[in-house]
Amino acid sequence: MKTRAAVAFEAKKPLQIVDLDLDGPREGEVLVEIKATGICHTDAYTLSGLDSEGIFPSVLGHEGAGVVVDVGPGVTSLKKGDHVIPLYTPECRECEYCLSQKTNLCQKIRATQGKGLMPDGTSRFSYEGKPIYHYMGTSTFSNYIVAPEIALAKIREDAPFDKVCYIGCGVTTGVGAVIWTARAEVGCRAVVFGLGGIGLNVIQGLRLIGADQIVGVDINDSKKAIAEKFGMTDFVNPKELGGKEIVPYLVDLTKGGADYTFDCTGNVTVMRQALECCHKGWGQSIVIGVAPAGAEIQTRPFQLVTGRVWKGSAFGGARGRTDVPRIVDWYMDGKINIDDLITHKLPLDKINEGFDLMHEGKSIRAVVEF
Ligand code: NAD
Ligand code: AHE
Ligand code: ZN
Ligand code: ZN
Repeated sequence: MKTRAAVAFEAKKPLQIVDLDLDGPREGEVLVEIKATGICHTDAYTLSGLDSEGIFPSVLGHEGAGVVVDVGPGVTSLKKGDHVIPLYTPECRECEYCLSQKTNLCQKIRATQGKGLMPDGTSRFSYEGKPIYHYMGTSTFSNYIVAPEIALAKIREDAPFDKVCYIGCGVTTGVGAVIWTARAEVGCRAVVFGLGGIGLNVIQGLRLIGADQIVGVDINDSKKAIAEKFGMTDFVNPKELGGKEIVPYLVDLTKGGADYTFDCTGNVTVMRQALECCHKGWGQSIVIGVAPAGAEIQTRPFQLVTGRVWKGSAFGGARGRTDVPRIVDWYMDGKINIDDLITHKLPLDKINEGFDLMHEGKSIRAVVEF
C-alpha cells in the first residue's frame, strides 16, 4: 500500500512529504494508521546529524497515536480497530530485562530497532524501489506504519488522538522520571533544568506527587508563565544572575541543595550543574536530556563520594504496555494536563514549521494531525 510520510532524506535538510510504499505486517507485526504525532526535540536531534544512531533516509517521529488496521500472523493481543500508542521502548514481558523488574529497557528488538529495521532485519518502507529506514521502531511521521506487537500499547477508545499522542514520549518521560526513576516523595525540593516539552511534564509530575518546592531553570523567560501554571514555585534564568554562579545560587534557594534535580536540556554543562546543586548526602540528579554523539559529562568524584547520585531515565522508566494505558487514564480523569502543553497543531505538509517553532523556543509541543 501507499502511505504519505515526511521523510528525512538527509541530515540537516527539511523533511520532504512524499508517498512511500509500505509492505504489510509480517509475523508478530501490526499495521497502524497514525492519526496524530507530536514533534519531540529528539527528532530534531537525530535530524541534526548528531545522533550516533541516526540513519538516512528514514521516517522520523516517535510520539504518535492511531488505530490498528491489520495484524500479521501470530499477533494475539491486538485486533483491527484497537486504539494504540507506538512504543520506542517496547515491553515483551519475557526478555531478561523485562523479567528483572529492575528496568523498563526491554532489549528484545533493540538491536534491529537501532539499525532502522524491523525485527526480521528488513524495512517495510520503500521509495522508488529503495528502502527507507524506520526510526525508533515507530516512524510516526508516516500516516501508516508497521510496528511489532510488543511495541504497541492498547489504549481506551474515547481518548483523543491529538492529545494522547504526547504520552508516546514527552508526558510519560517527564511524569515517569519523577514517579518511576526518582521515586520522589511528598514534601521534596526539586530543580528542573529546561522548561520545554519534557521539563514541564517533570514539573507536573512533581506537583502530582506533592513536592514542596519546584524550581525551574531556563534561559528563555517566555517559559516562566506556563511553568508556573504547571506547578513551578521559583524561576531562575541563569543569564540573569548578575554574575552569580548558578550552583551555589540554587543550593541556597533550596536551603542546602535539592532532593531531586532533572536535566531536560541535553547540555552536558547543565547536567554537571544539576548534579552539583543536589543536596549533600542524598540528592539525586536524573539525566533525561540526550547529548550529542561524543559529548561527555564531568564532575569531581567527591560530589558522588559525598552522597549525590547520578541517574539516567529513558521513557520515564515506564513499562510501555503496562504504564501507558494508565497514563491515558490519568489524562482522561483530569489528573494530568496535556491540552495546555499542545501549543500548535499542523497538517503533515507543514511539519517543518513545527521544527522551526521548537528551535525558536515558541512551541511546547507542536502536534501533526493526519
Ligand atoms: P524542548 O526544545 O522543548 O525544551 C528544551 C528546553 O531547554 C527549552 O525550553 C530551552 O530553552 C531549554 N534550554 C536549552 N539550553 C538550556 C540551558 N543551557 N539552560 C537552561 N535551559 C536550557 O525539548 P524537549 O522536547 O523538552 O526535550 C528536552 C531534552 O530531552 C532533549 O535533549 C530530548 O532529546 C530529551 N528527551 C529525552 C527522553 C528520554 O527518554 N531520556 C525523552 C524525550 C526527550
Ligand atoms: N540514539 C541516541 C540515544 C537516544 C536516546 O537516548 N533515546 C532515549 C529516548 S529519547 C526520546 O525522545 C532512549 O530511550 N534511550 C534508550 C535507548 O535504548 O535508546 C544515541 O545517542 O545514540
Ligand atoms: Zn521524544
Ligand atoms: Zn523485554
